[in-house]
Amino acid sequence: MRWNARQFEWDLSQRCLIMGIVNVTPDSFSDGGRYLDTEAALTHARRLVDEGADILDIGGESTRPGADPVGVDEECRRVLPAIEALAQEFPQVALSIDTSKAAVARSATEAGAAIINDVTGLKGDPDMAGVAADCGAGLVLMHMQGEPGTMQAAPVYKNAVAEIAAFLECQGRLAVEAGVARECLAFDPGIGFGKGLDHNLQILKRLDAFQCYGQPVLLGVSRKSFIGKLLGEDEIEMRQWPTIALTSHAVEQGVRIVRVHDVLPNVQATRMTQAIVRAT
Ligand code: HH2
Repeated sequence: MRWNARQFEWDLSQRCLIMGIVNVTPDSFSDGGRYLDTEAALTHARRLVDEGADILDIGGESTRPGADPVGVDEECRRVLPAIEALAQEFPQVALSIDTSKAAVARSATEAGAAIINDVTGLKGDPDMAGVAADCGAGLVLMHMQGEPGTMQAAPVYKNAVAEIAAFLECQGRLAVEAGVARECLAFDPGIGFGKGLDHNLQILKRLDAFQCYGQPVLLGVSRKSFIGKLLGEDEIEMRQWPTIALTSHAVEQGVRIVRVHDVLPNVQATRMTQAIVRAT
């Protein structure tokens, strides 16, 4: 299995990729405000690269329920200086822009981003697939039911796994019709985005269902609130340990890209898991 993103070409049959999170926001659920300043974001990003991140996912708008929407100019003001600096400093690390706005994605790719991470799976902006197609960017299509502001109010599915898989296939087809190469697409079932605890657990149990179209699957479980709900753990940073269990499980189930806040423990855990998977 391969994944391409501009100058990057990965053979994912042998290894998974670690995507480290750099939120340049005042209000992200786990690290909001910590890396809003470009220098702080760069210091954090350098640490994640040091710890073994293959990709840095840079976000300028929080998607947590109830977060304030951000305009294009403000989102660009937050993310572009970090992307420009990181592209210069770490040409070997792929930069990903976490946005649902095509204008932000275009500016970010011009500044050096190789991947567009769209949490709306092309529902947010009709121009998004065209931006990815124009520059050959990797494109992550994530499933979300509803909108960030209200998505956790009362998510309803008849069959969450089947509905999410069908959505991803459909949006993948739209992306290909808009000119995105199949090898550039990755799918993400969107843990915590319009899903209750049971839906998240069903998704985690059936990660194979999202691999049936041949695209690599990306998973973002890091420190998320369903962990807190299940374990009664309110302290967000204490959720890194169960996160490691979940990323190991995900890689064992064939997930190829994991999006995490704590890079080092997840690099180590997923390497161990891959060694076991590959053992003969
Ligand atoms: N989760 C978050 C943001 N972006 N992208 C993908 N593809 N998959 C995810 O699961 C995902 C994502 C939420 O996490 P975080 O960035 O830490 O929080 P916030 O949205 O509050 O900035």
